[in-house]
Amino acid sequence: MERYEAEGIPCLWMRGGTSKGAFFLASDLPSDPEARDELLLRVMGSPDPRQIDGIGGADPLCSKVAVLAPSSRLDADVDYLFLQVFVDQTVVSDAQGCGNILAAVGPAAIEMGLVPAEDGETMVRIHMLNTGEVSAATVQTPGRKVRYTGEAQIDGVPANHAPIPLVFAGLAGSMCGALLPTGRAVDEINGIACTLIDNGMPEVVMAARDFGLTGYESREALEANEAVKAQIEAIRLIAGEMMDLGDVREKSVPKMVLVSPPVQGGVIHTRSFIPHRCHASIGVFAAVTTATACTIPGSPAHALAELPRGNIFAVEHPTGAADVVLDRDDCGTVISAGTLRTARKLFEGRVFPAPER
Ligand code: NQM
Repeated sequence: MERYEAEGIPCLWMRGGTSKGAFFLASDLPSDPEARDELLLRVMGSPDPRQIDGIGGADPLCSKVAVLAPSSRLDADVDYLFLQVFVDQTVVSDAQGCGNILAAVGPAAIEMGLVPAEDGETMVRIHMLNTGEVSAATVQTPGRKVRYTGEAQIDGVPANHAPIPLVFAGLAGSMCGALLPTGRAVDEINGIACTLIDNGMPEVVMAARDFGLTGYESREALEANEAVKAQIEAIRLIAGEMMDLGDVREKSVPKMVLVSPPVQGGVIHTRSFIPHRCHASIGVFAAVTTATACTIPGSPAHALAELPRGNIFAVEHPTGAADVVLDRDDCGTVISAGTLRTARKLFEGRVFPAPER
């Protein structure tokens, strides 16, 4: 381990969608998961609410890691393992994927020499190790170099950048085995109507008004509301068992999503707890899963949603909306999903982990 402290570890620091993370080659990290996670805690500066001795941003959205490797399957180009490094706990979790960091995997895989770039654009098929599916990302690569500049805009990120469309299939039951792990569209937990659902992200969808909220409160106001946070956490611990996720005290799933009627012309309005901090926008798979809940009669989301005529579901969040494309079969079942993100290389170099405590 002293070698890492003395020589540093090759690292790309990337923004993916509305998150930021450190990207590593698997071959540059210890192969033993326990040693790897211990090292990543020191890279990020965790546990510490300020992550002052590491590169983490003192926010779960900026304390993320992607570990990339040559693909282990023929229908993909790169393997991507997502790791959430908890800010103030000694926890590194692979118990969720991350669609925002996923947006930066295509560019990073090309930058790191794992995937050759085409002249024009390059489609990168990404094997998401956390959940097992393959997603496709299209990266702008004029002259066989990643281009980050462009005209695409996503809410929650200032300025425009090159578009990175993402396409997913087979997300239902990504971690819970079934879209509706309890087999029901709605379950009552502690007196609150909840949809326990997983279409890429295990999630509990509930009406904000059932907590005495409007659903339009600021992130700061919700994070300061200890009574509501305790009520939500009590539901989460019960829901985790019901969703076959086991004891979720030290897991970042299920996400807890409060829904209310749309106010910006979208389909639904959201505040998501991930699971203890309130998201500044919404996760990609969380948006896909929430949009899917809107299509399920009986769900609190369905009751509040303004369903679109076409297949674009604008999921409103604290800083705008995330557009999700849902393709459904004749029975209304969601069969594939897509979204548009942007990403940017922020820093390239070697990162030096803090000493062992
Ligand atoms: O749901 C945050 C994010 C995420 C996850 C979180 C994500 C997703 O916005 O796909 O992107 O839910 O912890 O980065």
